[in-house]
Amino acid sequence: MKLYGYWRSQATFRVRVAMNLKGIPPRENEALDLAKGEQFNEAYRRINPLALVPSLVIDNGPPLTQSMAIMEYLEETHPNPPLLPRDPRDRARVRALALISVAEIHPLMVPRVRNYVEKDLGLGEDGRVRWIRHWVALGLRAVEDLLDNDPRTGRFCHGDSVTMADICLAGQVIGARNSDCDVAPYTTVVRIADECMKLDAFAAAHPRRQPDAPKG
Ligand SMILES: N[C@@H](CCC(=O)N[C@@H](CS)C(=O)NCC(=O)O)C(=O)O
Repeated sequence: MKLYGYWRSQATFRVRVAMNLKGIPPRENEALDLAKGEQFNEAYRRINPLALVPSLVIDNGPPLTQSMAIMEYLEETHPNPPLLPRDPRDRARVRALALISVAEIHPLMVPRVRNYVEKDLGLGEDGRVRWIRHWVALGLRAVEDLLDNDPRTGRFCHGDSVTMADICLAGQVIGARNSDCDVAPYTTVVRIADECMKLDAFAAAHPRRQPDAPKG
């Protein structure tokens, strides 16, 4: 398996954690430096036409893209430990919680959007920071409310075992902190994200522990 990613990438973090949790043997990592625009290389665009990481290539087969789709693939091919609950309603809850990060917050803060807001729209650094803080606050507030108002919330987002919702939330909290967003108001979100990071599968996937992360 070859995983195309970037140390700081929240979406790549999700796939790293899912693979670690499922004990999938060590893979080849291909780092693309997003800060240098390596995602736009012609060769990588053939793998991922949106020029986004991650992409997962298995046995030289067609690339898998989109972290949520990759996690679902891993869930289907390596069912243990499960990252989704059994009950369909519970599965819908976990997917919905995961998708708040995957589809509602994170896409608004990736480099291409940050750069567009700051440079193309001319809103500058201040505008970019306000943009990110706004969408992070809106999304995390919703996750916090959903967690606090549901008895199914436990040690983790859904009960006491890790699901895709936790993977996405932990990555989102790392991303928010990296972007200097204040996460303190979301106490349940922070409690669960911190709980996740105590687990080896999460800790080993932390951006700072990736070989392509800057030293120091
Ligand atoms: N929905 C995609 C998002 C992928 C994505 O946006 N990745 C970011 C890094 S976390 C990226 O490659 N950005 C490159 C850019 O913005 O130019 C997924 O979950 O895989």
